[in-house]
Amino acid sequence: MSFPKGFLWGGATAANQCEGAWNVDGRGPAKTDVTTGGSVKEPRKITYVDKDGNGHAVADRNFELPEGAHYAVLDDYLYPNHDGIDFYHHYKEDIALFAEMGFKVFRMSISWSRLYPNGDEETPNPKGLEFYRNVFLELKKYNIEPLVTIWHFDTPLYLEEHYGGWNNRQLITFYERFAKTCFNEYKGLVKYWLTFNEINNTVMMLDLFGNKGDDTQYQKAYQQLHYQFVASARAVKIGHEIDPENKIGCMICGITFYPATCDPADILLNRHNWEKNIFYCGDVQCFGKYPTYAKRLWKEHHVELDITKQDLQDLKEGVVDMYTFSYYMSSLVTTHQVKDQVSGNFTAGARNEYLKYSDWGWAFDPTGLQYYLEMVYDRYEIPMMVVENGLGAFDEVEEDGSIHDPYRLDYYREHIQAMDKAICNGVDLIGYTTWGCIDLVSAGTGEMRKRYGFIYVDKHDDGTGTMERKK
Ligand code: P53
Repeated sequence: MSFPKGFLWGGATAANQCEGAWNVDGRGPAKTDVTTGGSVKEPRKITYVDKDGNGHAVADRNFELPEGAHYAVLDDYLYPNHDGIDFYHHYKEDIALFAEMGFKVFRMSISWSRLYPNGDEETPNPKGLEFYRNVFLELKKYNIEPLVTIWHFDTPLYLEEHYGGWNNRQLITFYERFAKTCFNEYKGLVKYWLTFNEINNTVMMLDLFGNKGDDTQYQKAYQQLHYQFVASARAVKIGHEIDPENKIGCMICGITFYPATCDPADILLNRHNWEKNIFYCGDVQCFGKYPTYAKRLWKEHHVELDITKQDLQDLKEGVVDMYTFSYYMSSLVTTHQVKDQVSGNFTAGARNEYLKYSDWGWAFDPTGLQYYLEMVYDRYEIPMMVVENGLGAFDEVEEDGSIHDPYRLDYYREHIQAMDKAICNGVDLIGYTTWGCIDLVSAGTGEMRKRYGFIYVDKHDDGTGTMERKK
């Protein structure tokens, strides 16, 4: 094996999916707290109360509140993120288990609304600051390096409701304040940071959820993304000023796209798809400027952006130190009619006859990981980390209380072999954190039964469970 000495092996989580304690110690709600549980067939719903006081639940990722309405928790629904796996009260036990597995790194995120309950306050919530400090101190006991995501899909709900979320330029300032607090507060405890989780999802999910053709959605998505790029760049700059030791990365949802046929039109479409959904974000965050093809992408959906001179300067000055990404699957791209569509919890395109698929329709493709690593490293030549990779599956507890997941062992073995090959071919890969080193609430479906963990957690979709941890 070619993995360098000091390679950062470990696991990854996100605050809103594992902490629970959603309204404890002054934390404010996030969108996930008004999002119900779902399944591979049934999308999660967002709940709200309209101006006449009637409750509603809508399954629309791009949903926007009608006039006079407000997001609300309704009696008839379950909200799995409220409890998560109660990492908030179990972190000592969980970190001890991570240490037992030999973790060198633990990826986690800081819940924005735990530090700033509404998001627009001037000063942070001391209880929130204290919680993360305790977690970092606990990790330090075992020499586990924290890798901290600043934003993992959890903008404070108040900012969504009162400012329109990332449609509003002011979010840059609020995010900047939040990020600055994190860098200042945890200086010396945290060295590895990620500014935005899967930043490319903002645009890519419109494609993957088949919203094609709706230009107003793309207009909004590209504009939100621009504000996020600027926020990210400013955070990188501040992070470096506060501690030059900080290593700050971008984080891209890494799907390896292939053309479905050898029709040149498919080959070209595939290239354009890489630009639109993968390279666009990496290029801005690693090169500090918009790529030449950006104009083509904007034109495709008649997008006109609010970009200032200062924004462009910020992008230039906030180039990331490393490229990190999640990797779960590859996907096919074609101009032809798709006969065999993969069915899963989002449209993953045409079925690839050479690959196997998970119960959620995600392609098992370790070679795609090698392809991605080599392709992207060649473009940026900066250190890379795979910060999410794993297999969501139905894990069963046997009568004797043991849990066996040979399918997951195969999954990891083959993905680790793929990374090994990429390193041999020159990729500067510095770390690997498996997704869901411990079971946690699925982001896509809100399920607990879509399990990822080395550690099983006794928590179920009907809300029951003791939260007991099992190896
Ligand atoms: P779940 C879509 C496609 C690939 C990764 O996903 C994605 C998504 C968004 O659902 O998200 C990342 O829990 C994300 C994590 C998430 C993980 O993949 O739907 O960064 O928060 O839990 C796995 O199985």
